[in-house]
Amino acid sequence: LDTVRKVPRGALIVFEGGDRCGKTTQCSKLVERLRSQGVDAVMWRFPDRSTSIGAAINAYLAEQSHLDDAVVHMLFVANRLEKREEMLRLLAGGTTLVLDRYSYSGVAYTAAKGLPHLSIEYCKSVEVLLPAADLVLHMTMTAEATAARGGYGQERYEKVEFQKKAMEAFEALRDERWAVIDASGTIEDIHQQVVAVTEPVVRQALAGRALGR
Ligand code: DGP
Ligand code: NA
Ligand code: NA
Repeated sequence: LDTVRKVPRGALIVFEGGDRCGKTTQCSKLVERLRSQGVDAVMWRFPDRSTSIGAAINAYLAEQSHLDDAVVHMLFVANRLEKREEMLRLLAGGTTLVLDRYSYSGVAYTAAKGLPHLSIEYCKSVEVLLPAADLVLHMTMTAEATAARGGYGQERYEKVEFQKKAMEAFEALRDERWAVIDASGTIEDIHQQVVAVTEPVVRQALAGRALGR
């Protein structure tokens, strides 16, 4: 007996992966595709550098400021939390959210620092304050291949050894809601892989499925 009322809502679709693996391009293409299919969809990026917390994060990433690792961790978490209510409102209203990074970057990048007080378990525990994704598209490429891309190295975490650790942390986070996408192909090939795994999840949310954790 199914006593849980199935409420139609938008899907929470998240792209994760190392720096310069093509997430932003794929997010935009996915939103365009969903809209062309009549799905109400919007793209957001985290960190959201437009808020005052986001400005502090931006200065840190640009290596214009030094912040304690736990403090910057909390800033990234707060930068997601300041969008929580709007996320829930949009999802409940039937809008599908396509996110360029989310909680999983929060866990992977901080855990990659290897600090005992900022363990993967601790980082995960903080993220329970935020809605869980319906689907995580994990874009995979080697750290060496992303390092060869234009613009690489401009920000704090864009260093091959660090990227390897973050990529390993992403792998440790995978569960049944994750889909692994080979990010080394052409933009169009990757887009086809993304569409194939995303459309069923979006349809299921719109047909009514409780928001998970
Ligand atoms: P992007 O704008 O996608 O290039 O991401 C900015 C950088 O910040 C990227 O190196 C990943 C990192 N990042 C994203 N979210 C978090 C987070 O929550 N915590 C930490 N420590 N780093 C993050
Ligand atoms: Na980056
Ligand atoms: Na990006």
